[in-house]
Amino acid sequence: MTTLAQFLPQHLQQHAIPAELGSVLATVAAACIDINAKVRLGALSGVLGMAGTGNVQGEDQKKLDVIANDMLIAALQADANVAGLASEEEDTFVAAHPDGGYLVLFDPLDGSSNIDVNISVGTIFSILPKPEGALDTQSFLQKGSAQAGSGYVLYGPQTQLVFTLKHGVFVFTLNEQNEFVLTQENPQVPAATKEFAINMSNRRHWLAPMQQYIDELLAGDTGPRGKNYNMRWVASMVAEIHRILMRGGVFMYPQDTRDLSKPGKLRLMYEANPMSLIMAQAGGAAGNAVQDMLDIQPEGLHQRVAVVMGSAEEVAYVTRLHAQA
Ligand code: AHM
Ligand code: MG
Repeated sequence: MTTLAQFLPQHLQQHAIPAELGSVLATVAAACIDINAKVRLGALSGVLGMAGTGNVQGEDQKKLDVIANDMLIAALQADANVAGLASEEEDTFVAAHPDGGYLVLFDPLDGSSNIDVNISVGTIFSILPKPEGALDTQSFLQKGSAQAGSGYVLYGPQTQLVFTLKHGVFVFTLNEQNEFVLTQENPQVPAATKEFAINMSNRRHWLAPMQQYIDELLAGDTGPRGKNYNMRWVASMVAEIHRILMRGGVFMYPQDTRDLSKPGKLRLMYEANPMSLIMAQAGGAAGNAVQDMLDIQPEGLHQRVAVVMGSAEEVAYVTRLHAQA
């Protein structure tokens, strides 16, 4: 049994990772243990329902969105290694410690539509190095490839922390003593899969290459792909990506013709990029159907992006269909 507190110093030393980065990761993990306690109790701790407020993207906030956001902000502001943070629930970045070496971007509770119905939700986080100079929005607008680490906590049947500091992916499970214990090292996303995840109800709004792709999968073993595919849709990206990390698959949230000014629903900086780094570290792939996710130059903290990630063969196939269109 290796706890996170035992694992981290050893992992940092082995790969010459700065202790400050380990501290930031430990801070996020500790905050997520507190968020977990709230999620677990639900109605018993009075945290379900709407907060009566909206966020910068015009989405109504649930009470737990706000609670989880406040908990992460308080924890990160207490860590001297954090120079600033950005959250799905905050319009602008929040400054922390001028001498801190890292920036943390997060979606405090992803999968909001599942909170009140007792279905898995999660916290997603991205850690970037803080560039030299005064902190401004520009400091955060770094490509996904620049991340120092990333991860998520899945509040599911088990509470699990999955992270990478760019030396493999590690899975920890919360035990009865409220400690994260290492339960899996370096899961690998198989290159081939027979499982996909997409919100099919939007089919008529997708661009032609995405419609063609899903039609080909649905055609089964007599279609162009020559195999039968299964489908899953939890509507919690964290649960979806975790399933893919455990057994392969492809997850998509494509662009939609209803509003072509929006490249997609999901956010680049604190949803797509951190998950893409996990995928890349586990042998999977991630992109926006045109280019590698980690190569996209961000233009805004809350920028949206089309998402295709998971088993490498499928991500490459979808990208090829879009290139041919
Ligand atoms: P949120 O950040 O408002 O919770 O939205 C993100 C979530 C993802 O977890 C999930 O993949 C997607 O939205 C589900 O969308 P839909 O409700 O369209 O199926
Ligand atoms: Mg979200």
